[in-house]
Amino acid sequence: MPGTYRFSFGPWNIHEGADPFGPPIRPTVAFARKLEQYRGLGFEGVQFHDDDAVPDMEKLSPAQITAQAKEVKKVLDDAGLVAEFSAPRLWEDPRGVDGGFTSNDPAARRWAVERAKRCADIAHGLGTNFMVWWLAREGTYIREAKNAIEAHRWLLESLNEILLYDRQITIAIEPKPNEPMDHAYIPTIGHALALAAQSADPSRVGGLIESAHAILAGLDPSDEMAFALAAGKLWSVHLNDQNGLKFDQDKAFGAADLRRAYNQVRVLELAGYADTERFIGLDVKAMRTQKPEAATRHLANSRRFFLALVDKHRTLNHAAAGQAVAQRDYEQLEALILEHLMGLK
Ligand code: GLO
Ligand code: MG
Repeated sequence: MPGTYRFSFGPWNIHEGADPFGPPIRPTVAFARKLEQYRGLGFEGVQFHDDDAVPDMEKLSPAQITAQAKEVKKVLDDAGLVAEFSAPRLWEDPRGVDGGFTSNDPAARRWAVERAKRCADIAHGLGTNFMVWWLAREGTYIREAKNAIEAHRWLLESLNEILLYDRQITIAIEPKPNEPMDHAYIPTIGHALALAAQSADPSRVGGLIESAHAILAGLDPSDEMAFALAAGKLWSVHLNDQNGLKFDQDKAFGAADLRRAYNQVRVLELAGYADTERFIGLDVKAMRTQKPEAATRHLANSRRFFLALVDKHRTLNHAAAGQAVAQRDYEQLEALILEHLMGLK
């Protein structure tokens, strides 16, 4: 029996529609109201930024932060939800203006590490030992702004300090090549896993692959996933889609390239990902044009498209596909795949 998938998203995926050129266009949905919608949309996992869970964390003591995270856990329990991870949101605080872990300012670097420690505490309070590091501003607007050799060492030192601070925590690095920075450090899963391998405890550092981020790096998301899967390091995904090399679009899964989406599903199926406890995260944005009452469609749709592609993979004529591979008849294989995806056979 093939396994079933568990789905998650973050509260930021239900949003007001602001973009760099226009203000919010939909009313803010309260966090509690967002949580109420998860189950109905087919999701059980909630992804948190540290301050999604504890909004005033910068003003609170470590004990108060943990206590508040535990309160959120009760709300999750009542709603039949679980926290997937907590992620340190270093990119909105003024101290993180030029990055946290790789800032040239030692005070900013110290703040970033302390904030990541609190984020680990929040993860435990929420009932998970999993953290995600999207290294938003760890990079440069202009190359000469930082010594990149030093910056990579600082990144590793920060990672090590967290691993030593908290012996339970596991960390998945979410690579992205650019935006908001011109060039981000750790742009691909290869970089992320190289950092993991150098860390104080490689067994507790892995990766989260976002489809759009891989595409922005000019890479195929399914091969990025395969690289991590081969090493036992794909600890979550942010499925979405991206129409070429432009701003990070976070389109609904499969919206730009259905076959590329199929191949991401295929590699997860080949790995038996559904049999693990790991989540299928959807990091998707509603189009700015969506009316408030229709501003969660992108989530339900992405999940549905994912499951439809799982079904496509499971109902493919695998014997015929295997035969085409054995005969190295890739024209035949390609026709088989396309006809199946188009519902012609
Ligand atoms: C932005 C990232 C961002 C992260 C999230 C969790 O491009 O995809 O949404 O996934 O902050 O760390
Ligand atoms: Mg993401």
